[in-house]
Order: sequence, then C-alpha cells, then structure tokens
Amino acid sequence: MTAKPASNGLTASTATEETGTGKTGGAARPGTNATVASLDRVRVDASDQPLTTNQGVAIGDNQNTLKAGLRGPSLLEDFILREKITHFDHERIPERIVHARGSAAHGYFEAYDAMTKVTRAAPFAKKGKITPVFARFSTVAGERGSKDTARDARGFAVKFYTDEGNWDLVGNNIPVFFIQDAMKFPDLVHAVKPEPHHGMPQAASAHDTFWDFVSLMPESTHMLMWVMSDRGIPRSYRMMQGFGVHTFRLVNDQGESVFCKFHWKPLQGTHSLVWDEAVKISGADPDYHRRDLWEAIESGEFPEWELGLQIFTEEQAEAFSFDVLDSTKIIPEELVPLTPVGRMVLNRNPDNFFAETEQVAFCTAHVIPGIDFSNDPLLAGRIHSYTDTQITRLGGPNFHEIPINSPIAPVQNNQRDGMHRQALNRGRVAYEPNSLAGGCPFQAGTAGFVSFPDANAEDKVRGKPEKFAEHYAQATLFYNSQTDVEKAHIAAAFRFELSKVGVPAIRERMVSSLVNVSVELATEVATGLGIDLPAAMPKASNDSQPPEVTTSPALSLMALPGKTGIRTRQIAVLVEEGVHHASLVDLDGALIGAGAVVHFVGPRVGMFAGDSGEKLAADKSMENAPGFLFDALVLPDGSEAVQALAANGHTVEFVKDQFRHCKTILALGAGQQLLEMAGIDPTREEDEGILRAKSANAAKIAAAFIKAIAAHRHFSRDSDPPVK
Ligand code: HDD
Repeated sequence: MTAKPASNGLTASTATEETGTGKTGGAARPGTNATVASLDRVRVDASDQPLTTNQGVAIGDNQNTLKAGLRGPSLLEDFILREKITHFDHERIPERIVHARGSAAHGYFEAYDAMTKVTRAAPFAKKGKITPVFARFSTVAGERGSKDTARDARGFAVKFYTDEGNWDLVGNNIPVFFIQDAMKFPDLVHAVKPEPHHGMPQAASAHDTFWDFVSLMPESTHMLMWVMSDRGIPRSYRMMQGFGVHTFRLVNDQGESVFCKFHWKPLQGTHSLVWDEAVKISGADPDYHRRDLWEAIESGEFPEWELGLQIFTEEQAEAFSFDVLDSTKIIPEELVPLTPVGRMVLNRNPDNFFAETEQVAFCTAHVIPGIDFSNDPLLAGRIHSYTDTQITRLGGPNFHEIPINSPIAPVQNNQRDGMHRQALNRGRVAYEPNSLAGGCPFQAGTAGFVSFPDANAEDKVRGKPEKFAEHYAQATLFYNSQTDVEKAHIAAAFRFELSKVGVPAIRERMVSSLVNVSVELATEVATGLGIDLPAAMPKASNDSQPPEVTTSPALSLMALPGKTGIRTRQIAVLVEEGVHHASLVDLDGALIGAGAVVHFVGPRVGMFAGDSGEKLAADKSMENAPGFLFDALVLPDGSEAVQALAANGHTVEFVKDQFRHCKTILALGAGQQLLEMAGIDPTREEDEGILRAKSANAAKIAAAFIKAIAAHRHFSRDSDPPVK
C-alpha cells in the first residue's frame, strides 16, 4: 500500500515543517536537522488518498478474495490478493546477530569549538557547526523481541551524516570489551546466546556456556566487572555513558596524528535500576527503555550528551602500564583527562521503526577524513564484520542506498548494479581511469581520505604484545573505585549469575579468577554460593608494570549525578474515591513545574471523586502499571480513600517495591497509615527518601520531595535480602 511520496509535495505531512537546508554547518534549530529533511523524499502519508496496489492501481474491495461464485473457489488471477499476501510473506528480515533489540532517534551534534589543530574531521571544523546524527541504543545478547532491562552491555551507535561522508561511532555504554582479538568474537557470542540445544535462556548471561567461556578467558574479567555493576541495568538509555572503546587516530590537515578515545556523557546523569526492579519491569513493560526514549522525545525533553576526547600521543601510549591497542583496558582520566568537544541532542523520533531503526546499518569502517584506525586487533575484525553482516541482513551490497543509511554528502563512483539498486547511473562509463567521461569521477587526492602512513616493519605473526597478558589490574581498579553500595551490587550480581550455572567447577573457576581482582569480592561471592574460597587462578603474567592509578572516581556511577533534576521522572500518585483533592492539585502543579510526569494510579483507570466532589482521572491502574515502574510515589490523604487503598492487595506491593528499590515516598495525612501497613517503620527519621506531611502542607513539602526524587535512590535502606 503506497500513497504518493512526500517529494511530490502533494500529501507530505512534513511539508509544513521547518526542514533545514539539507546542508550541514547551519545554526542549531531544535526539532530539525538536515537528515530529517533529506528523508522527506521517501516519507509517505496516505491521508485523503485511496488504497492502491504497489503498481498504483486503486483497489475497489480490500475485504474479499476474487471467487468463481460467492461459495466458489478463489481465482489465481486475483493479483490484488496475491500481491498483498506475497508482500506480507516477506515482511521480516534477519535480525542482527548481536544488538538485535534496539531503539533509535534523530538529532544533531554541535561542536563547541574548532578542533582543527588535531583533526580535519568535518564535525569539528568550526565552533557551532551542526552535523545531523541518528543514534541507536541496544541490548547485545537478546533477540529482537526480548526485554529491555536484561543485565547486559548496551550498544551506543551514532551515525554522523557529515558533509564529508558518513562517520559511524559504534560504541557501547561500557568502555572496555570482553576480548582482545576479533578472532574470539564468534566464540564469545556463541557462549552468551541461548544454549543451542534448547534455545535458553533468552537475553541473559546467567547460564553455563557464558560463564564457562569467560572463566577460561581471564581477559574478559575487566568487562565482567562493568556488566555485573549497575551499569548492566541502566534506568534509561538517556542515562548512560557511551564509549568508542578502541583507540582511534585523529589526523589534521598537515597529516599529523594523535591517538584518541571517545566518551559520551549524559546530561541526564548516569542512573541505574536495581536488580529486583529490572527483573520485575521485564515482565510488566519489556519495552521500558524504548518507551522511555520515545516518550521523552515526544514530550520535548530532548536527551543530550557531551562528547569528550581523551587525546594522547604515541609516546605517552608507549609509557603506559597497559597497551592502548588492548580493548580490555581503559585510559584512566587521571592519566589523560577528557577534552569536551561538543554535544549531541536527540530531538526527533523515527517515523517508521522498520525503515529507520531496523534498517540502519552502522559500521566501524565508516570513517571520514580526519579520523583513522589504530592497530587494535579487535577493531580490525570489526572493520570487516559490519559491512559483511549487512549484506545478508539487508539483502545485498546496496544497503547504503536505503534512505536512513544514505549520506547527505553526494555519492559518485563506478560501483554498479546488485540487488535492489536504486541509483540510475547515467552514461556508458563505469570505470576509472577513463577518457570518455572526462576522467570523472576523479580521485580527490589529499582532499579525500588518506590513510595515516603508520610505519610497520615486523614479521607476520599470530600472537599478542606483552602488555596484553596483564588481565586483572584494571578490574581491581574498577572495583576499588566503586562506592560500598556499588560493590555490594557487583557481588550480588556475580552471586546471582553464578548461582544459575549448573556445573560447580565453572562457578569455582570464576570465583578463583575473582580472587585476583579482590579477595573481598571473591569471598563475598563464594559465601553467597556456599563454597569455600578457592585458590587464586594462576595469572598469565606476574611481572607486569604496576598500574599508574589505583582508584579513579570517574569509574563510579555516582560521579555523574546529572543536571536535569527530576525532569521526565515518573511519579505515581495513588487515588481512590474520596481522596484529598486540594493537596494533590498543589503537589501535582509543583511536580509538573519541575518537569516530572505525574500519573494518577487507581484500582482501575477512569474517574474518581475527590473529598470535595471534584473529579480526578486515573490514567493508570495498579494492575496495568505496578509500583516498580515509577521513580517515586505519593500516598494521598483522605480517610475514605486510604481505607479503600488499604483494602486493596496491590497497595502493599506498590509501597513495598518503592521501599525495597530505595525510591522516594511521600505520605500525606492519613496516607501515612499505608506506610505502616507495608511494614515501614514510622520513625525512620534518618531516611531522606521517606517524607511525611499533613495534606495542608503538600505545597510546602513539594521542594523537599523534588530534592529527594532528584537523588534518584536512597541507598541507606538498601537491603539484601529485603526487609520483611
Ligand atoms: Fe559489534 C553490532 C558495538 C565488537 C560485530 N556492535 C554492533 C552494534 C553495536 C556494536 C553498538 C549495534 C549497531 C546497531 O545499532 O545497529 N561491537 C560493538 C563494540 C564492540 C564490538 C563496542 C567492541 C569494542 N562487534 C564486535 C566485534 C565484531 C562485531 C569484535 C566482529 C568481529 N557487531 C558486529 C556485527 C553487528 C554488530 C555482527 C551485528 C549487527 C550489525 O553489526 O550491524 O557485525
């Protein structure tokens, strides 16, 4: 079914939008960017249009097959039926082998300053330069329909549509990787995916094959620490960092090069779920992160990240205790601080999930003049893998012509034909050199991409540099840089995951590896598994250079609290017949004023009468939106309402989950009884996340409530196992 494409100017819903000039380099205009405009040519809107076949023939009847008589056989000539069913039969394409589950948005990157001293890359050419982007966030192991809140790394892939071609920064929310060499990637992925004999478990690393593999691969220990930390269960895609992981090269106009690592820092802060919450959310709302990103952008709360570079020289790199070509290592910010270079704002949701989010094809080989590769052997494998996988996934070598993938920079070359080719290349010349087309398209020489002439004169060899053999120092650095709460969560995550492993020898081997990270952590995990602390696993290297730093505060999630307060935070206000109306109106106004999203949650959806007769609409019910989906809770006043809430079994669960997950609760007037009903000690004065007030004081307490929600969690009440 097609309507006229927007480019005809007849039916485009977007025709009235400000769509930009199609060129980069203009001023930032929220809500618009050049890629979004360039996609207008393929946007379709069927408003006021008849239904047609794919050949544009109007369809008279879309309800009935063509038959020989009303009760007779269907006819082969029914091209309308056959076209419709045939298209439907082929609607699905293979999902990504990893990162199948994801969500994406359009936006722009704005450079703070010209970075021409170190790179000639187009996005950094001048202060205030705008480059359109499309960013996709993902889980790694789960299939396309799997839950968002699995414990996993998250993909953080950004396509920059620069005026010198597309640049893809295909990173994760974790700055290191499990393996040092691409040769091991298929093994890693086979180990973490559902076990091949029975296809379980889905979107989970808590099973034998994963832990078997990683416990035999000590180089994965550093990343295991990150994934087992709360970074493995982010609160939102908007609240996680992003990292390019590898060392890249920046190259300037003079052909000089420095090394660089890319870091994205969210303005929203880094925040995570707690494990019990993540498990429950996966049942109640498997689309939790997709919904969060979509709703924030729809409501005009555009998420934003700052891009920072760690820039360093080859000489600096040589002196480090670790190898910068080893993707299992970070460069501590104490050694090379971040230089902020710009910001990314995501300000428009895709129009069509399949056409954009599903068909977008990222590739680490997509670099532009000014950005080049290092010799990281993991990166080398990636440079091959991404283009290769798209050929199967997107059905041939012309996936760059799919609108979401096509650059805004013009494409001219002698590549021709293949499945789904769309370009209508004119003329008879498809080779170079040629004289028949005046030598065009011609080589750009130094104006084009020139690989950095990295001197290499060594024997061909399969092996690793010496520093790659050190596997534990940075895992220890990470652990020692965490707060006590984070350390406890890491131990609990290892305990949980390893408790799901059926083969005791695998559990023990993993714990023996953890002894090399921290005896404290290993002891905690061993105790949790009911085993004795094993001896430390023998190390591959015992004479490594001592690490330069032993703690790095930037590695704690608490280091980035964010600057957006409670904007977009979801607040549940329980309601029932007879609820104290005036206090909720006061509070609601204050919360909405601070940018929060307030939901009235009743025993059912629909209207409820307040104590003074005014009506109040519950947009959610305790059945369709359980407590753990919210960032904070208000227990209302009104004795009739409180009695009714107390009689509802959902209420206790609602309050208990909020309490267990260390979230903020405000109880007004009689609503305080509901706290006690859930077993929460009324004298918990030390807990800043439990607030009580008379309903007459609702407006006064709003500021304290907002401050407590902005703290995200009140870990002083973190308990494992949970209090009764
Ligand atoms: Fe990968 C997808 C990130 C190592 C091979 N990878 C993929 C995506 C992200 C990453 C974010 C999803 C892109 C999207 O949203 O479409 N991958 C990483 C990072 C790595 C990494 C940060 C280590 C630093 N990947 C890696 C290796 C290989 C691959 C070593 C293979 C040698 N990755 C792929 C892939 C995928 C992919 C098979 C699946 C779908 C796709 O590429 O488009 O080619």
